[in-house]
Amino acid sequence: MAPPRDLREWIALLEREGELVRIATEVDPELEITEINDRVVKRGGPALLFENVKGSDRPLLINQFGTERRMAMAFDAPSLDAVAEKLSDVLEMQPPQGLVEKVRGLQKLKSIADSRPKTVRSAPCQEVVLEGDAASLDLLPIQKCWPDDAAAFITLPAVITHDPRTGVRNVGMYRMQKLGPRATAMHWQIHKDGRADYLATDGKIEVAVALGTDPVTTYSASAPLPKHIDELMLAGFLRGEPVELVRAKTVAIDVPANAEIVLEGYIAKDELADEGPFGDHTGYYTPAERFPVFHLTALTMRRDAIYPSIVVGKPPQEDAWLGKATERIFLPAIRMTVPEIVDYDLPVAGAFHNCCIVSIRKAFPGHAQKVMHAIWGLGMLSLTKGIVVVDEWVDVHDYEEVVFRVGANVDPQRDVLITEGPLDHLDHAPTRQFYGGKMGIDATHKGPDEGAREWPPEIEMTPEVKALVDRRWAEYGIPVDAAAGNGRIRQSPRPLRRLLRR
Ligand SMILES: Cc1cc2nc3c(=O)[nH]c(=O)nc-3n(C[C@H](O)[C@H](O)[C@H](O)COP(=O)(O)O)c2cc1C
Ligand SMILES: [Mn+2]
Repeated sequence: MAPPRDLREWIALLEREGELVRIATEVDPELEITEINDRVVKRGGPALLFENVKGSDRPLLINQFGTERRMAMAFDAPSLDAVAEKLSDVLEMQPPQGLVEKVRGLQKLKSIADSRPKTVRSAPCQEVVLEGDAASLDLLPIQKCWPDDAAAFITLPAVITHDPRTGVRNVGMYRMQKLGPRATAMHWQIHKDGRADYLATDGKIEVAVALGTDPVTTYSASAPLPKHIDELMLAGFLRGEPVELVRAKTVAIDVPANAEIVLEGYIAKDELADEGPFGDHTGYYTPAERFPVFHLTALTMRRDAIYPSIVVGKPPQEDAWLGKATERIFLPAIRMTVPEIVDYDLPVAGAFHNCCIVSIRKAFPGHAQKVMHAIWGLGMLSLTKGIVVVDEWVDVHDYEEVVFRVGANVDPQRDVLITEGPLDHLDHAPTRQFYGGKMGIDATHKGPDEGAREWPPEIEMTPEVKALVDRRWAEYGIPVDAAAGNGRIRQSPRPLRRLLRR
């Protein structure tokens, strides 16, 4: 088994697993699909393939990533933690010792070598080639998601650019507001790599957009890799098979051969248009702002192309699981630089950039503050507004336990660090856009060397008495399932935490 090789294999897999429903009745891409999908997402329901979308011949796929199970299925993994394990295996490679280890090491190295995309000569994504006036976004069932959205938006694109100085490829997921049949806005925010490529050109930059790739490649477009790392490498590694690319028809960019649809075009350096309002993943509308204009030079697609979409809005939405995939997959890389981090959690309700809960192996005074600053210095995590640091034995995914620790262990005057730095492009709360306050809460145990009194011991029953009560539970005749460790606080550790303690 391996992850699905293209969107069709993925749809077939979802269907076999009872994870996809086809809707034959006609639906409106303006608002109606959003409302249907919203109800399904919030109930953990299936992926939806709308076969009859008003105004277009193309079917629309949505909610492909809408549950933890489907997100893991996309990687052909039993869990997102298992995907992270695959990555940590490679990152933490040690010089091999015996022959068996050497062979295993070579396999791991090969898995990296095989991650590089490879080019092919002909591709399904170019079964139909439309250029000039024949290329039109009107062919696609692009959604207008929320009532006050400025227009229809392409919401699940993999936007491909090259750095004009180095040639290095970048793939990012940046929404595209439809401005006309052959023009969209390109919403790459100021911290993003596509934007940096664009700023580095002095004339115009060629852009290609893949719609409806295999799910791992789609995920990879949303992954916050350092700028010099090609997201298609990550996709190849996670797929266990290189991404196949074919040369686009009107721009010098290689595009995923397996895509359902490819948009080719360019962005001129200083041509801007109003982008937004758009009902965003913050749960609020982001106001109109000037963004570059993408001009379509060709639209290529499969003969019976399927259009992929996603709706963001008040959390939780489908993108929660793309974010959770990133949270899990990037843990090993984070631990490479900050090894005292045991685990972390970015609550979906915190829209990922607003809150980070992190557990650490605390070894010295001020260690929690050191980790806060590390997070504020790490890639896209640097935009985190609030950080809560807890001790290694606290389950960061158990928000009740985290609130308990914050309440029990924090003296706000001593343990809350207020600082400032860069903030998410979309954050409407700070007085100025992009820059503002940040808060770190140290909810770890503290000692006299951090200005605290002697820390009291936590209450724990003895193992002997626990075992005794376990043994005798039936005798008491109390009709409650009370096997030891079933309480709300102190749930059994998650598999990854066991893995990390090795
Ligand atoms: C559904 C979805 C929509 C997104 N829309 C945007 C967007 O419009 N603009 C943007 O800058 N980032 C957006 N992002 C986040 C970026 O895809 C993410 O930061 C990614 O790392 C960008 O790639 P880059 O690091 O190569 O710039 C979106 C993410 C998801 C999952
Ligand atoms: Mn990138």
